Amino acid sequence: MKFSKSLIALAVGAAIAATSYAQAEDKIVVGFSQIGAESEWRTANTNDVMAAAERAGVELKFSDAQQKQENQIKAIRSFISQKVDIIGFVPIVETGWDNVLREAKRAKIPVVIMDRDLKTDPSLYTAKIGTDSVEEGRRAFRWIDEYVTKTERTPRNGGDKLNIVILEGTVGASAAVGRSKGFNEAFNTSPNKDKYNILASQTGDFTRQKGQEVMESFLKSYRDDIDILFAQNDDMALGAIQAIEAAGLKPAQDIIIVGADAVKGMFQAMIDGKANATIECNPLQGDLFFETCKKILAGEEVPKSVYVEEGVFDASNAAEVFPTRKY
Ligand code: GZL
Repeated sequence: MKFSKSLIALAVGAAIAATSYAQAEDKIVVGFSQIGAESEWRTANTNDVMAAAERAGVELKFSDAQQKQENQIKAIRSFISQKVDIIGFVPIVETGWDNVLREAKRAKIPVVIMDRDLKTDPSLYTAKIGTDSVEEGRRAFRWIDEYVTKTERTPRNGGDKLNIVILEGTVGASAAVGRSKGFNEAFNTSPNKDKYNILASQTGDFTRQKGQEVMESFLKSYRDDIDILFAQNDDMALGAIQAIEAAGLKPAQDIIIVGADAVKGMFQAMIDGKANATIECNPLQGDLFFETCKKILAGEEVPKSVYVEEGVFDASNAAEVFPTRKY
C-alpha cells in the first residue's frame, strides 16, 4: 500500500503533538504570581524561580503583577480557572488574600507562599518558604551598634545622640513590617540605646529611585544631623548613596550606610568604600519551592513554614566574598 508523503507528514506531526501533549500531561503545572521587578533582589528571585522550574521539570505559568495586589489576585483566579496543579505566590502585602485563597481551597488547589509573609487563616495555604525579616531587622541594628562601639563613633553635629534615618520598604509588606519590628526590638533592648535617636523614617517602596528621592528630602531637612542610614533594601541604599554624594557628603564615612538583601550592587558599593554593611535576604528559594510543591502533590507531609539561610556582610569581607555571590 503506497502512502503519499503528505499523509506520512501528517501522521508524524500528529505523533509529535501527541507526545508533547503526553509530556505536558505528565508535567506538574504550577501557577506562580510574582510581585514585579522593583529591585535587584526581586529580579534574582524571579530568575531563580524560572531556572528552578526548568531543573524541576515542571510547567511554570508565570505572572508579573507590576507591583499591584489586584493583579496578583487576578492571576491566582486565572490559575484556578486553568485548573493548575498548585499555586505559588509572593504576597506583595500582608493582608487582603482571604477570599482568593478560599476560592483556591474550594477548587482543591494547594497554595505555597514564597518569600514574603501574609496574615490569613493558615488553613488556606499548605506551606510557606521565606525569609526571616524580623531577624534581618535585628541584625541591622546589632551591626550598627557593634560598629559604632568599635569605631567610637560620635555625633557629627557635636550633640549627645547618633541620629538614625530609615528608608522603609513597601508599606504593608511583611519585609518592611518585619525589618522595622526587628530593628526597633534590637534598638530598645540594647544597653547602648541612649546613644541613638531615630530622627526620621519614611517609605522608599524598595526602589532605588524612591530611595534617592526620600534621602534627598532627609538631607534637605537634617543634613549634618544625620549619622546613620538603615535602608530596608540595598536598592534604596544605592539610591541614597547617590543623594549623599550629590549633597557633598561621603557615604559610609560621614553617614554610616546599612542595607538589606546583599545584592551584587551593594557588594560593589562596599568594595568602593561607599557602604558599610548589608543584611542578607536570600532570594534563591526556587529549588526548595518546587521540591515542596512535588511533595505536596505526592501527598507527603511538608513543614508549614521554613526560612532560607541568611548571613551578614560588611566592608571587611565584601571583596573576599563578592566572587562567590550568586545574585
Ligand atoms: C524580602 C523581599 C524584599 C527585598 C526587596 O524578602 O520581599 O522585596 O528585600 C524586594 O529588595 O523588593
